[in-house]
Amino acid sequence: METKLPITPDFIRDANAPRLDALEEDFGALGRQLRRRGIDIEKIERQVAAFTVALPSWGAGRGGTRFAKFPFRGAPTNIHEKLQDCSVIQQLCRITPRVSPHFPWDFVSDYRALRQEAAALGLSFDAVNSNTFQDQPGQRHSYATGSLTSTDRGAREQAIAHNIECINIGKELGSSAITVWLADGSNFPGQQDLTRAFDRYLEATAQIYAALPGNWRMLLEHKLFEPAFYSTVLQDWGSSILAAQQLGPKAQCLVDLGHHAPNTNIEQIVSRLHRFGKLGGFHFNDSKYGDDDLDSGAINPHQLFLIFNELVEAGLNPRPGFDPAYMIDQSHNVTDPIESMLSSAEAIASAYAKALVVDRAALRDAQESNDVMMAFQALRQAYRTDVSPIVARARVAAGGAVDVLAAYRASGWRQEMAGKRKPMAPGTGIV
Ligand code: RM4
Ligand code: MN
Ligand code: MN
Repeated sequence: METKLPITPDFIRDANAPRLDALEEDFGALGRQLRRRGIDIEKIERQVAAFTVALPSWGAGRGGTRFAKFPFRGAPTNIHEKLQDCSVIQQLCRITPRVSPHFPWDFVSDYRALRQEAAALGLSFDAVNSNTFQDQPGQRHSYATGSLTSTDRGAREQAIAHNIECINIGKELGSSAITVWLADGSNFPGQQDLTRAFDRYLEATAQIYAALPGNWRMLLEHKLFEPAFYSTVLQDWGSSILAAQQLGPKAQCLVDLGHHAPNTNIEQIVSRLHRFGKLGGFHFNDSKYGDDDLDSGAINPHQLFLIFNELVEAGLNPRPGFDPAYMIDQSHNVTDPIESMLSSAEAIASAYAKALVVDRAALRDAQESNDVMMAFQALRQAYRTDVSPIVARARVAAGGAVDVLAAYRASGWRQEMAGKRKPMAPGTGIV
C-alpha cells in the first residue's frame, strides 16, 4: 500500500541526529543503575517497545471543554484531518498506531475507503464509540429524557439502533470493540426510579450485546457524574461489573480515570475488575476537581504509576480474559492537541516502564513479612527512577523522535495546516 506520511522518516532522522549521543549516554547510565538492582534494561526496553495506546479521534480537536471552544488555526475540521494529526503523533511517538472513532462525529459515506486512508497514514482503528448523549439534526426521538435508559421506548430503540450501527461501521473499519458511555441519569431526587432505570439499561445493552460479532467486546464505561448531577445510571465500577456479569463474557468494564471522585483508589478498582475477568480497558486522562479530561499524568502521575503497577501484576498472574484495551480520552482547550497527546503518550509509557522496574521479589517478600516500609520503598524506588531514556530509545528504534515535542515544533505541521484547513467557528463545549 502506498503510504503518505505527514512526517517523513528523513525529517525525524535529521531531528534525532544531534540528540542520539546524549540518549545513549543516559541509557547506558540507567542500564548500569538497573543492573545493580538486578534488572535487565534491554528486557524492559522490549516490553516498552511492545506497548501501544489508542488515540481518540475527538481528542485531535480543541473543542471538548465544558464552557467554550477556542478555535485555533490549522485545527482539524473532519475525520480525515483528525487522522492526519493522529498520524503525526504516531510518526513521532510510535506507540499510538490506532484511532478510536466516535459516531456520529466521524460519520463518512465510505468506511472501507476510510480504513484505507488510515492505513496509508500508518494507522488502524480501535474501539468504536457510540454517542447517544446529544441530539443530532433530524433525529426522530430526543435524548432529553435519556437514551438507552429513557422511559420513552422510541428513544431507547433509537439508541439501541445507533449502537448496532456503530458495530456495523466498526466491522468495516476493522475494530473489535464498542465502548458504550451514557450520559443517562437524573438531576433531582425522585426524578427517576433508580432500579427501573438500571433494568432498562440491562435490557437495552443486552440487545446491543446480541449484535456483537464473535470476536468483539463491549466495553461499559462508568462515570460518577455529569451531565447528570444527582444520579448517573452507570455511575461506578460496581454497577459496571454487575452489568458486565449479567451481559456475558464479551462485556467488560472500561475505566476512564477521570470518571471517579477525587482521591478514589482507582488502582484497587483495577485489581478488583481483573480478579473477576472484567477489566476491559482504559481511557487515560487526568482530573483534579471535576474536569474528567485533563492530560494523562498532568495532575497525578503517581496514580498512573500505581495503576500500571496493578497491570504489571495482572500480566504476571493473568486471569482469563485479561487483555485490556488502552486508549487516551482527553479534551484540550489551552494546548495544541497534538502536543498534549504526545506528552500524554509519553507519560503513559513512562508509568508503564516505572511499573516494570519494580523489584517484584522484594515487594512480595516485604508484603508477606509485613514489612510495611520496605514494601512501600519497593514501589517508591521504581517510581523515583527516571525511565525516560528507555521510553525514548524504544521510540527511536521504532522510527520515532528522541524529543517528540521539539521534533513536532520543528516540523511546522500546524502552521502548514493553518494555510490549508478551513477555519473553525467558535462554539460551545460538549461534555
Ligand atoms: C465522556 C466519556 C466518553 C467520551 C465522551 C466524549 O465523558 O469519557 O468516553 O466518548 O466523553
Ligand atoms: Mn471516556
Ligand atoms: Mn469523560
